[in-house]
Amino acid sequence: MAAKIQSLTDEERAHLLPLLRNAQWVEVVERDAIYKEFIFKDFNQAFGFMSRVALQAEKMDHHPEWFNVYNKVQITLSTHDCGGLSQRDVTLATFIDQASLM
Ligand code: H2B
Repeated sequence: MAAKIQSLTDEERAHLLPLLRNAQWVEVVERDAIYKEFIFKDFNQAFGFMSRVALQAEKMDHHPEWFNVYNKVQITLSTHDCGGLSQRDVTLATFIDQASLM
């Protein structure tokens, strides 16, 4: 059986959370998760972004919680397997930021 995904340690959080905050990710209140809102020119741009993220999420077997209306995409990242933030959320957040600039 695959090893359980580990929650970020306090040390990792102290290092990574400021970097995520700099990239406009915010910590969700009363939940160990991060959240960011993306606004695009139109639905086509938003859906192109979502398609890039979806392909990567499937590759990573790590999927965002997200909500889309027209040009707006709201994303929450957390890891079910550890009930909170893991390195996978950080990796996916980094990919998502790159994908939003394409
Ligand atoms: N996505 C997220 N965000 N967290 C998980 O723990 C997770 C996932 N686990 N996608 C994967 C799928 C798991 O449910 C499957 C069975 O591998």
